[in-house]
Amino acid sequence: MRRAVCPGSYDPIHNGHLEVIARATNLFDEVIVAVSTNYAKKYRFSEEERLEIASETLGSLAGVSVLPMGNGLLADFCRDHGASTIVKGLRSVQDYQYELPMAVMNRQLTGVETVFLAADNAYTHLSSSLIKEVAALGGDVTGFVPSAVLKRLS
Ligand code: COD
Repeated sequence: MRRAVCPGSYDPIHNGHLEVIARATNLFDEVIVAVSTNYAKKYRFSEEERLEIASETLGSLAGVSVLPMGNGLLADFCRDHGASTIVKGLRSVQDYQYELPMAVMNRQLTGVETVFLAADNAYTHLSSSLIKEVAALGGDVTGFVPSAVLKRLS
């Protein structure tokens, strides 16, 4: 059984995230979408809302489950849930520079490997923060987010 974790704040989850998660299901038998909450950080959506949105959006995708990751270490979460791999999307060289030390640290902590999937061209400009900014200023984010997010942003 190959089990992977797709971690993120998902504040909110958007179509770039969803595309990476869908592709992860082609590579792994089970994919856990782990919703992280750093209790020192402010979120637009509460942990409950982020979990609800992700479950509503991904509920029908076979092999995918949505779980809270809380404030703990990702490497510990993977070990505790029997996942040997972390899957992350890469949009740019900046993402790579940010992600590489975490991938090395996570492997040194528990041996968990990180697999990077190149973001699809259609989504490389998407980030949760940009989507929140555009929506807050009255822009139309239809096409960037699933309907569960759209209805909560309007
Ligand atoms: N296309 C494809 N992938 C994308 C896109 C896009 N448009 N946008 C974002 N992604 C990828 C990101 O690269 C990231 O891999 C993932 O989707 C989630 O994105 P976000 O923005 O929701 O998540 P982050 O960056 O806020 O989440 C960071 C983690 C929660 C994964 C990280 O902080 C973490 O591991 N925290 C746990 C604490 C821990 O273990 N710390 C020590 C690390 S060594």
